[in-house]
Amino acid sequence: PSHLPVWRAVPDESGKGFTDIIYEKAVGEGIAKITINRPEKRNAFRPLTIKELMRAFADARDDTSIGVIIFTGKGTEAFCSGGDQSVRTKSGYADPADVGRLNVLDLQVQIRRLPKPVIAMVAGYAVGGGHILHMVCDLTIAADNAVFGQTGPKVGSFDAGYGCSIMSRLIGPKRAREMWYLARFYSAAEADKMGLVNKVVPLANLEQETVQWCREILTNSPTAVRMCKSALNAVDDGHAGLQELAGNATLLFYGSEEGNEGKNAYLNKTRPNFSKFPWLP
Ligand code: S0N
Repeated sequence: PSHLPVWRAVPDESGKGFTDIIYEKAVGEGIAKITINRPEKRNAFRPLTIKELMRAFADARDDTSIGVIIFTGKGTEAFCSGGDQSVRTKSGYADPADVGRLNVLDLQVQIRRLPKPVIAMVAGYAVGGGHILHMVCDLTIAADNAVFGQTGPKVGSFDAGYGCSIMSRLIGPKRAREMWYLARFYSAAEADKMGLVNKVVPLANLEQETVQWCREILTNSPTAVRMCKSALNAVDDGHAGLQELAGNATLLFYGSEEGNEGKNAYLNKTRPNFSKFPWLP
């Protein structure tokens, strides 16, 4: 179908309520949409924003009716402009009366390990820590007004983690050096050419196109997509990547007759009979 989904706001189950984000699910479809809602700050994130985003992503992960998550920013001016510089302290970003820390790193890891595709839907600026957030998403659909870049070297920050390693994998080490050393901004067309995004569409079609990609993914096998996400990450993620891929193998084994033979025998206080299972070539 070509119609846009009907979005239903999802209440925050912790009871705290969301102030910095909007969390929605498509009625009758397996799509969640998580929106940073600070357009007056070009959707810069503060620690509260990150905490709310992490609660929403956790909910979308746990909801077995959700297969794909759209991550976006409110309005057409920005996807996200990175860390809110006005709450930056000597030890990182801090809410009032809180200790500063580098909160966004936990969110990056959460998106990377979440066993469902996360699609960045980018209109306007995706810069600084906001650029890294789009890079850690599985796919990026960009509007033709999108602008990409790192600002860290201009404002005294850097992301020497995923911000460098994933970028280098995405666009190659020469281009990654260019992006970080010069801290220039790139148009959607340039980003497309570099392999930073999957598709560029007119701003007016952005949500329609993104939803179309979600719907296409949702027609496919959830387990196959899950395995591909963890496998595509595993080679770069070392022990953590292998652990996740292995967890998926265990998950599949738990559903098998052979896996259950051992558990059932234990619970029944009998000997397991594994002889009925072949030693496959
Ligand atoms: C996005 C830009 C280019 C938009 O320019 P434009 O359209 O001219 O709008 P402005 O007038 O500049 O902005 C409108 C209002 O929004 C405020 N604002 C925008 N961005 C931010 C921001 N990041 N923080 C705080 N406020 C912001 C403006 O101040 C303005 O407000 P008013 O109207 O009141 O003046 C342009 O805005 C821009 O360049 N923004 C700054 C981009 C930037 O430098 N971001 C920070 C980069 N660093 C990080 O993101 C840190 C990354 C990070 O978090 C991290 C990474 C690795 C390891 C750990 C961490 C960690 O720190 O946790």
